[in-house]
Amino acid sequence: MYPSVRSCVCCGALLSAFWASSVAAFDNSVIVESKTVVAGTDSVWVGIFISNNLPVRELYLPLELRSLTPGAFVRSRTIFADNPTGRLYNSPLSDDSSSCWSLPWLNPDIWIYAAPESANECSGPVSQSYGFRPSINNAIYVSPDAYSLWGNGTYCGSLAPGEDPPVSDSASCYFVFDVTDVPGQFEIDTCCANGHLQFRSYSPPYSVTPGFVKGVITILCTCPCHADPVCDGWTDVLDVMSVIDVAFRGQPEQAHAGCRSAREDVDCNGLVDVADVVKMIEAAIRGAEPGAVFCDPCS
Ligand SMILES: [Ca+2]
Ligand SMILES: [Ca+2]
Repeated sequence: MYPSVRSCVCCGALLSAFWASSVAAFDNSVIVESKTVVAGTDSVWVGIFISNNLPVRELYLPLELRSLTPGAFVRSRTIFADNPTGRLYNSPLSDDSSSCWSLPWLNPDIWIYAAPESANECSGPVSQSYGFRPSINNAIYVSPDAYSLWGNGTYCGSLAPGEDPPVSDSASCYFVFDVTDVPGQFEIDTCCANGHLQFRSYSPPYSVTPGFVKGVITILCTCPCHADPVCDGWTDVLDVMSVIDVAFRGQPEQAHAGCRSAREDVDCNGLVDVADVVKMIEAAIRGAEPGAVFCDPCS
C-alpha cells in the first residue's frame, strides 16, 4: 500500500530544502512534489502538500497534467490517494458532507476534464465524475488532462490552520499514477476546470487563492542495449548480423523500455536500414569509436 519512496531517506531532506525555498512566501499554499522516476514505474506517489492559515471549510484543487516533451507518460492512475498520517485524513473535509460520519479515508468529489485548456475551461464539460470515491483507476493518455478534487466540510467543520510537515510521507494526499515506457517530462500544474484553486472559509477573507508550486515529473531515458542488439556489452559481428536481420531479412526491431530508439536504429532516425548496417560495421569490424559512430538516443 505504501509507496517505496517513503523508505527513501534522502527524499525528506531534498523536500525540506525545496520547501524552505518555496513555501516561505505563502501563508496559504499548495505544493506538488517533483520527482524523477524510471520509465515504466508503477505507482508513482507524488505528494500534495497543503498549508493554510485560515480554517478551510472547502478546498477546491484542480490539477492538470501537461506534457513538456512529446509523448504520453501516464498509463493509468489512482488520484488523490489519502494519507493516514496527513492532515486531511479524518478531517472535516474528509467526512461525508451529508452525514458527517468520520470516514477513515479521504472522501472528496473527483472530476476529470478531457480538454481543460479549451475556450470554456472554467465552465467546460465534465468528461467523467467520481463522486465520493477515495480513489479511481482511469487510463488516460492525452495531454493535457485535468483532475479536480473538491473537499467540503460545510456540514462538518473546517480544516484547522496548519501545514503539512516538509517530509515525503507527510503530504495531505497523493497523486498516484503509473508511467509509460516513454522517457520525457510532464508537469502537474493547477488550472481552471469548473473553477480555480481555492480555499474557502466561514470567516474573512472567506475565499483565498493559495500560492501554488507545480510539480515536474521526469521519466528517465535508459538505453542499455542501444547499438548493442545482442546485449552483452560488446559491439561485434553478432550485433552486425542482428542489424542486417532487421534491415534486410524482415526480423522485427527490438524496442526497449525507457528508450526512444530501437536497439538496431543506431543513427536514431526511426528506421533500421542500410545506414545502420554501415555504422554498425564501422564500429564492430573497422575499429571506429562507437561513441563517434552511434547516435545518443537520450539526447
Ligand atoms: Ca553485443
Ligand atoms: Ca536508423
